Amino acid sequence: MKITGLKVMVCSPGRNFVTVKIETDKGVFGLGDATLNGREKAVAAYLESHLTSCLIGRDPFDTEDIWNYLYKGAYWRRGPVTMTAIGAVDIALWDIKSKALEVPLYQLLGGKSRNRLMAYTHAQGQDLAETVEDVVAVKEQGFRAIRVQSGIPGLKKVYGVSDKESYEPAVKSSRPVEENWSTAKYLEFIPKLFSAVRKEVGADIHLLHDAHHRLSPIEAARLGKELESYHLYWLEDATAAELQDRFRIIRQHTTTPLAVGEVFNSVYDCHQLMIEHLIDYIRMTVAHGGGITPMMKIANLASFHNIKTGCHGPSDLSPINMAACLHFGMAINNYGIQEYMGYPQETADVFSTSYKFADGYFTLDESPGLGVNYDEKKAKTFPYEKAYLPINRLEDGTLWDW
Ligand code: EZ4
Ligand code: CO
Repeated sequence: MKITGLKVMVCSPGRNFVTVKIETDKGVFGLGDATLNGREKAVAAYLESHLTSCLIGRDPFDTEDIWNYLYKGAYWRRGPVTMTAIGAVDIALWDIKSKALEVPLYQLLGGKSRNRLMAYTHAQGQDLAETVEDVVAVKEQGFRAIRVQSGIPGLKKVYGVSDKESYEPAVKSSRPVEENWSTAKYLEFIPKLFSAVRKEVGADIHLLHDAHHRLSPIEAARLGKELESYHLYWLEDATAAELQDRFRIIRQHTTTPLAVGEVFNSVYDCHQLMIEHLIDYIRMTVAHGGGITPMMKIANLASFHNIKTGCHGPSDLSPINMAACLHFGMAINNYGIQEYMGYPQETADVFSTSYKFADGYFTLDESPGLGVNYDEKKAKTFPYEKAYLPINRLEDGTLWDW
């Protein structure tokens, strides 16, 4: 089999998505997700200008060699744009291989390691009462695991909260909107929030929280300690992780489980976190992590260090990435949980999926490949719309982590 073409398609059915379609001389084609929120066109250009001509004529079954060719061959290693482009190609090649062999992708990655995959979704509110109410509503929808984010008293606009039903960070505008932050106000409020939420929902539900890189290591340690009695499933992005050894300080002080990695794109972003047992969940997602090929290796390394997966699964990655994460999660032993925000109807109309979601769990059927279809005609009716993730400032105007 030979690769005959690569198409890069950008659409915005509710939000922007970049989709790669790799075609072959046997008529089988594969799909990959190349969406990088707020930087979509950079990945599309990387694919079209630099990768397409290298792939024509290659055997799509050679996933390992092609991945290394694109990774090592660029000379300029790593980075979100490069790794998302390579990731989309790799996902599409695995889709081709499993479709050609007429098996679901998970069969090529280890087979079925479980019957269903637990997911968590988001609950949010402007204040404590509204947030508790939303957690209860989400629990009633059947979710077994819920990420809880809330407005903070004294702050106008913070991460994880919106006035809409679901939280969507990217805003269609010509430059980023601005959020506000005060670590002191946040740290004062969050333990009270989790005390109220745990009291309301009882012990039999997993609660998660995302600090979104805003705390110093010692502040994160304090938060982890103060949340211990509410038994979180995880505390996410407790501190920014450019320096992995920052997690040593948090780890030394708290038994709250730690998750990190949604902005990582290489095993070298988490190698030290793993070998020093500094985290419990690795949050890299398949598309941004360079594809199925490197993610299998990362999951294997994680498995030797009691670390489970918890793939990033926001609505700003397409259902193609979601399917890739689910097949990957189905096949590995150390699957933890999958993030799932759901998709608006326009998105679901463009991307039809064979994975099913009900009562807090995903299931996969016997459809070959990833089991996702992309309606090109419908997609064209939703052209690209410029959108940005917000930025974040302290109350005195200092630019802060987002
Ligand atoms: O900020 O997907 O855990 N989920 C998150 C998300 C990310 C966005 C970035 O595009 O932190 O809301
Ligand atoms: Co997050």
